[in-house]
Amino acid sequence: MDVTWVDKNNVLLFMGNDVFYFDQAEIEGHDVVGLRLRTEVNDWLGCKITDDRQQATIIFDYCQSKFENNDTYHIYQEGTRTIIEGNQSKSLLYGFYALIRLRMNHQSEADYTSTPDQSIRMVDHWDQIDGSVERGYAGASIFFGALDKLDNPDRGDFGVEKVDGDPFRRNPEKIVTYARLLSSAGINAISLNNVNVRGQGTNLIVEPYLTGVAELATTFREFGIKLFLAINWESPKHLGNLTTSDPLDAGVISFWKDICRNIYQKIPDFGGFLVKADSEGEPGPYQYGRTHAEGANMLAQAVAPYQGIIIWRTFVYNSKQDWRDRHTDRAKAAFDNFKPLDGQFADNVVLQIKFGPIDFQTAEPLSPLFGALKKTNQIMEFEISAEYLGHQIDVNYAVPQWRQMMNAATGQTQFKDERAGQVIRETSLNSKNTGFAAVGNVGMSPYWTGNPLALANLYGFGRLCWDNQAAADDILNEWLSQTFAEVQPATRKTIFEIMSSSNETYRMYNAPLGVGFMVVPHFHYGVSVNGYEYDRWGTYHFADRNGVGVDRTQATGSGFTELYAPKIAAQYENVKTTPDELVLFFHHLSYQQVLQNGQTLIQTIYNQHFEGYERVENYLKQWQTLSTDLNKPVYEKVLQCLKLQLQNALEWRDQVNTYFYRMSGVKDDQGRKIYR
Ligand code: GCV
Repeated sequence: MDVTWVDKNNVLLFMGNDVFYFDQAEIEGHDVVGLRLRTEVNDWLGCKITDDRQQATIIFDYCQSKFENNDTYHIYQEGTRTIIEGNQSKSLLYGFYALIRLRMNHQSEADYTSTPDQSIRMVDHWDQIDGSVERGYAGASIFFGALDKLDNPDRGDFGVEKVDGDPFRRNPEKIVTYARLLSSAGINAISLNNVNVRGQGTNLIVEPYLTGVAELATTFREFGIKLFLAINWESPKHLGNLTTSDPLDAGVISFWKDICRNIYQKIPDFGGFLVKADSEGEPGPYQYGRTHAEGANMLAQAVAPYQGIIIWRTFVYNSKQDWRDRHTDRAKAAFDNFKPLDGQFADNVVLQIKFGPIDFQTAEPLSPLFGALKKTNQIMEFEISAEYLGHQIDVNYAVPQWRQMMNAATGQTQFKDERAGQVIRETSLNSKNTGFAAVGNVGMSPYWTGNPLALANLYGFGRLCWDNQAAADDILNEWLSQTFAEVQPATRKTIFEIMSSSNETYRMYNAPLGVGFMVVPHFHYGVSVNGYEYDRWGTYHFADRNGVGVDRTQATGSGFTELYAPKIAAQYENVKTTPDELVLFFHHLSYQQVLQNGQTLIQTIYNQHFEGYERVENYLKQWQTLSTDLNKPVYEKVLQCLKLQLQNALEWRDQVNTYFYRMSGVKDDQGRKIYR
């Protein structure tokens, strides 16, 4: 079975008797989005299209340049008819999905206009050509792999097996459904393959693989989605028989120009390249003594004639740290590497910056690069796949956390609106080249995602990219009404109650108060308090008998706080003004330190871990009340996930509580069971 949030039968309940009219009778052959929109109406919905405007109940009005933004759509009513207007087919397609959404949510279609807040709304796949997916928890890749290869055993190690023959899965129906899923949530860009480009994955930019890429691009194009590829920086050596990948070398420059010419012949609207360089063992310009600006700009020139862009990741840090060295702070790395280059990147280069300074943890402050970069295009990066958020086993509706990051204060008070999502638009060289991207979470699972409820995160990410201030609860309700249209309202309400609190719940039983990384090394699911403590990746908590946390203050610590604008720096420098949920990210505190919640640090750790576990116990009980109303396989799958989540929360609770009890010797003031 395949479960999508817009199930055709459910949609038909709301659109079944409608007759559609296109005010542009002759659609030109090259308007593939317009043709797709007709197919969506006719074949997907099964509704009629009429040539007679008078007979129509829904009218698509093309209005050329009426709106400033080409993605804007306007839905309104004229007598008994509903009109969807927009400059182009793509905005009408968005309007079409929006009308379905409005109806399924019983919202008014009398006068509704919508314009996206961000230009780039992107999903990055970490899929590999042997069908495996780095940090994928939903089965094998939907793009690559043999037809019978549906699983993706994740052991935290992601080599690529040799592929003989065609690596593409070639499952057009699945790709059409996926493209619909993305487009209906507002996504307009996709990167196909893992940023760690390994083995034959390097060859996706050349034939014979390029033909398979072009086929996928054709489908995504119809849904208004541009396709990107991640590249291996050393391609000139691997594919061009060159002895160097130096970005200033004439041979390297012409290698990339040739590569691009070929790609654009096959895929004229190809988005461009996504690059992970000098990061976690990947090659990059540093090898040749060049800056990242020199590297990115060289590629930018190669795609410029075709309006392509280069998305360059700032996830650059020393992954060979020595835990004995207390001077290095991984949190500073992206800033140290990229702030000095502000203003040096071409206007078709976009820096892709993880939302926090470390790595998609359950709680991190906003990266200080947002707001500090003043003349650089930027994308904020998220991870829908849930590497650190429960591997799509634990229920974790992460939209509240992402929303908080998109709207976090940068302290850059010179701007009208100092929130990160607004500031990146204002500080970019070209507002077309800013936005949000996230690592995708779908795979060959019959539910698309591991836990069927995890699909809400993909939907929610798209909706937030479009409307950065949309309320997380509203998005969740929207998703529930479209996914579970056929169930009782009380059932939806119960699922809502579980999901809306789930991000906070997961954070409660995880590494405490922003300290992060107490996970099983490499695999990143399950507790291992000291798993990374003496390790090279620079992710320490420094717990001892007196206290825990990382001192990142200017006064006594690594000085990370001073990378922020003065207002934010002052807030984080002072333990009294640092929010509790981040307090151990910024401060090394004694167990007896009283936090803003009025409790000591040690008692807060105990309380949160007991409460986190209890909440999951309740989720399980609540879910079990739904057995008769829900589709059986979905019910059973989520039930299985919740049982695993309960075990996970139990281990987290007991190991974290015991660890800190042993360290501090302080008892729980409520006398709850802590193992010795
Ligand atoms: C694709 C984390 C993950 C890696 C990932 C990396 C990145 O470190 O554990 O699997 O690599 O982030 O974002 O590049």
